[in-house]
Amino acid sequence: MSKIDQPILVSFKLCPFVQRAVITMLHKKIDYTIEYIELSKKPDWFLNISPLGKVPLLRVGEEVLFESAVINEYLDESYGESMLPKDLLEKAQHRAWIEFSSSINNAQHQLTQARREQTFRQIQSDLAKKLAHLEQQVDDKGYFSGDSFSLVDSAFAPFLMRSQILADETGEDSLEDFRKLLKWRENMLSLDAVKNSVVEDFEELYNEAYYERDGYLVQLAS
Ligand SMILES: N[C@@H](CCC(=O)N[C@@H](CS)C(=O)NCC(=O)O)C(=O)O
Repeated sequence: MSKIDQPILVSFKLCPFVQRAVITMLHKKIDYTIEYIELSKKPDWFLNISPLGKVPLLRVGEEVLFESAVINEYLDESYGESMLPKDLLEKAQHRAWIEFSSSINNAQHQLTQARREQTFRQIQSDLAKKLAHLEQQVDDKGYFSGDSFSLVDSAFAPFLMRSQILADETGEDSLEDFRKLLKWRENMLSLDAVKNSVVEDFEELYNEAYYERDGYLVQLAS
């Protein structure tokens, strides 16, 4: 078997899409290096190798991968036991929910950026509709499906982590009506692969970022 080069993950500290790849690597105990950049000052070397100018990138030897879902599937297929189901239909469904998780991440980000209450409430209501679909899909054992950690868990854990921080800060919990999602969050946040997937001062940095934006969320928090 050919030896795989140790991957280098090009990252931004607050990015939920980067965090998915970190979670997968920690879960699979993959040795990796992480290299942080500032998105407000993207270095030329990064722009030269990132087709969309976005993180994450995974550098493997001379090669570069982009798109977090693709990166996670590459990591999954290259290391250890697969985190996707064997059954083809079930596997396709997991991929669909991973795609869905991106829209949830984006909605959560928009919540932190909304300036006016009306916009904020509209985004919140759209997010709640999406979460209602997710609630129907997720199992009630603390994982997305069954009792093992899958790529869907990796994909949603960053959203679940941020939802807890926002709930603590504002007193409004986007998951409060969803019993299974609450259980899922509690379990995800107890796992080492999730807990260790962010920098030590992540919560502070995350709160700082939306305070700087000074949107409606800040009014809720104060
Ligand atoms: N679909 C991409 C989304 C990645 C993404 O949106 N990354 C953000 C940071 S969280 C980014 O790099 N934004 C920089 C920009 O758009 O200029 C993925 O899943 O990897």
